[in-house]
Amino acid sequence: MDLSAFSYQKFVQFALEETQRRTTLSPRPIQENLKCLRSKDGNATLHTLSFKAPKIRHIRSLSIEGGPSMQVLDFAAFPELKFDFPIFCANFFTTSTLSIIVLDLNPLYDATLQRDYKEKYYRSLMPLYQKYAELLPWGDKITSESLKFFSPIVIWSKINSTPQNYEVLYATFKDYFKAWLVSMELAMEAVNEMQTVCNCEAQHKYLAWRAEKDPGHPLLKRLIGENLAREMIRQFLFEGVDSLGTKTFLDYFPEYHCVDGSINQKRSIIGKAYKTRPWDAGGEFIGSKVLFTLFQHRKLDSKINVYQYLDCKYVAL
Ligand code: BLA
Repeated sequence: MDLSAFSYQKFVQFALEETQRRTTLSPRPIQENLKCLRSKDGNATLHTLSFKAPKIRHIRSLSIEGGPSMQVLDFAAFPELKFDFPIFCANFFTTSTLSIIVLDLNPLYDATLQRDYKEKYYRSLMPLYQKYAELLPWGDKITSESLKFFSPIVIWSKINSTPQNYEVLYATFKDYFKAWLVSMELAMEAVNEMQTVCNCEAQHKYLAWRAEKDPGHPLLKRLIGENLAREMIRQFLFEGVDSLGTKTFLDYFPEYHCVDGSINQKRSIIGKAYKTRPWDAGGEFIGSKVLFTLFQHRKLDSKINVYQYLDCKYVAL
């Protein structure tokens, strides 16, 4: 499909108008050099938008228009720290043949381990996922670390780039975004400071993960260069990573520790898994529990960087 006439702009426009209908958006300043950019090869333009609203700490969009061959949307909305409702996440990477889709209300707390969180925010939304399950099928194996940040209603899909699929995706995006707005409207403020502190750490951990390991980073670096990409990632896309907490990526994800103290550049330590959807229709996790115990590890030997994972085997990094 020639993507020249294809754009994710109307997705963004819908989300902002729908939010504005229900609350009051106000612009958040964007660093001058990140407002509107042209790729180094001159073939793509990058647009950023940034807002906040009561209950919404940050709602932001990066869209990349790459002419006939590439269109990208990275749209996310983060709650105010006094609230624990999910993070809205839409990541679409489209070439003339294929679209890689992640659309979710990313849980602030692990929706498999914290059943009350799952019940609170996802039980009522399972039918929403069912509605699109056939049209946007599970996109084959996925890095299992990502799964921890996904909810039982996640849409992870790889679809052909066709006008029909574009319309399906637009309808799905609208439904998911409206569902997120309802979660936002219903969410109650934290009753004590401790909850707010936990929400803050949960967002910070999420930001730390994505600022370091998002699959889009290599392409972003190719498009606008290492330094600008770094600013885009840390000051804009995952803004908060340097201010919401002092823990580092390695504090949260020590399994990425290299012997020389640096971060393992691999995108995934565990590798790809989950060829099929690991939740049942009721949102119950039916994948291997290994993923969820894997992170409870202890370091056995700092020199050769060997970890013992509970319920699992030795893994040499
Ligand atoms: C691919 N993007 C992907 C994939 C996922 C995501 C799951 C498939 C690769 C994989 O298995 O990991 C998205 N992963 C996420 C999200 C979370 C996560 C949202 O863990 C949240 C927790 N994508 C962008 C931007 C670009 C982009 C801005 O958001 C480009 C500038 C590109 N995404 C992009 C590309 C691929 C991709 C090029 C394919 C690269 C690959 O498979 O390695």
